[in-house]
Amino acid sequence: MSVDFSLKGKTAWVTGASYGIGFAIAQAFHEAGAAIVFNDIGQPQVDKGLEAYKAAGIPVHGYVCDVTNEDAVKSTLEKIEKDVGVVDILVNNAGIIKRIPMTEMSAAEFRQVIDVDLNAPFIVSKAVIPGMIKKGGGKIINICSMMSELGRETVSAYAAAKGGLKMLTRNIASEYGEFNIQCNGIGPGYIETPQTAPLRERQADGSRHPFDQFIIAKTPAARWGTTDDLKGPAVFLASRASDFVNGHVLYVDGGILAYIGKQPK
Ligand code: NAP
Ligand code: GCO
Repeated sequence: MSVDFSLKGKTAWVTGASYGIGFAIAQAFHEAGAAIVFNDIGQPQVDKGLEAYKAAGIPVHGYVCDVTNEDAVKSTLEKIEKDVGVVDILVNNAGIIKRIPMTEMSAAEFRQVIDVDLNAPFIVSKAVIPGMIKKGGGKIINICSMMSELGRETVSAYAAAKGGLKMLTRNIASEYGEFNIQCNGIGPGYIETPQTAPLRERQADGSRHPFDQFIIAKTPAARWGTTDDLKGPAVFLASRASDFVNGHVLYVDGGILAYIGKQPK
């Protein structure tokens, strides 16, 4: 193939990747030839992740690291560079959400979401960029959201963070593009992971959750996304195939952002 989607010889760090979207992206990167590194917030989560990667036949290095802690990120990066090598590809995947009406949300709760979903991608990107510059380039992929573009009830902190993450993506692209660093975002639609499980719970009468029905009606593809839907876009943005794509958020949403929604019957 004339287009280069290979990640052979590259070291990829996917944050918060014990399971969910991060795990799927790491799996796709492994299949494309990259060496995989992941972290999670506690040893139990890292151990769970190590078991999952082993079961999937994926060699990995796993580290305990709270991505909101700059000192922890710096020391983890030193370990990664010693154990594996300079980070060529960073995926800022770790994230949390708190679904609380804004007037009922404490400032501390708001700050916690901003800390993980926006401050941490700044911290980890700032840590890896110097090594990427020395190596002649790199790829940073920020996991954004529909909430990088849209709001909805109860997710004020998350939307503020993911909107900011879209602009951090554009700014890293602007500031470091000359060093052959491409920084792009992936904006997943509604994906079946533990984070969205509460929105898909079956009701007592066995019917679908109202939000589940809402999303089906708002999605042209008429389904929730799966983590597999994100693998190809992630490999594309991590590979040479996207060397002239910079500051872009690639929405992988089944068409939600393009669609006004299905008229209720
Ligand atoms: P998830 O199932 O909640 O997984 C998030 C991961 O991040 C978990 O492994 C979590 O560890 C880890 N994490 C949280 N805080 C951390 C911290 N301070 N330091 C290190 N790791 C931390 O989420 P997901 O659905 O896979 O989503 C992954 C990313 O995609 C998130 O950024 C999310 O906002 C974004 N996203 C998700 C969807 C969706 O529909 N699922 C759509 C758009 C965007 P613990 O398990 O220990 O908390
Ligand atoms: C929510 C969902 C969404 C998804 C995702 C959509 O409560 O609205 O959790 O925010 O996680 O971010 O792209």
